[in-house]
Amino acid sequence: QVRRLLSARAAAVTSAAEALVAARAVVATALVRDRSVLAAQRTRPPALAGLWELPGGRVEEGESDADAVVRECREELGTEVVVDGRLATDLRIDAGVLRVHTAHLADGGPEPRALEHSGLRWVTAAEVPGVDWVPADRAVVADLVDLLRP
Ligand code: DCM
Repeated sequence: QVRRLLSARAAAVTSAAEALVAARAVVATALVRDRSVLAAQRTRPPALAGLWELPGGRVEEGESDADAVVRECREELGTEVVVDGRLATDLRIDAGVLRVHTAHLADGGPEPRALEHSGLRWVTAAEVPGVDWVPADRAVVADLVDLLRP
């Protein structure tokens, strides 16, 4: 009886911990211009270095997803973006779920630069499936192709 109670308690603690981790949302940005999306090449960790991702990062306390997208694009790309939608498919990562928002460059804003990545490239619908994406981002290849197709 005691053992059963203890194991039920352990399960409750585990799922509370999982809920906390899942609550730390991560966002990524499908930044679109002229029917192309911006892919950014990761430098870390070693397992992901050299692979391409949609730029993004963790949502901080008190931020909306859109705030986090705008802040991450400033930090990583030195650019101003306007969030205008989101993709239907969420990405599964170790930290939980990553939501992909769509955005465009603010009028007259600075050109994106690779401030934290080793490279940037604008990718067309035809090129999206052939990009060496990080594993999580491969889940949105079909969504990106739809987004970029005329
Ligand atoms: N991540 C991902 N795809 C993205 C952005 C991030 O798989 N487009 C993952 C990589 C890390 C975690 O999210 O495991 C946090 O990202 P970062 O290390 O860039 O803060």
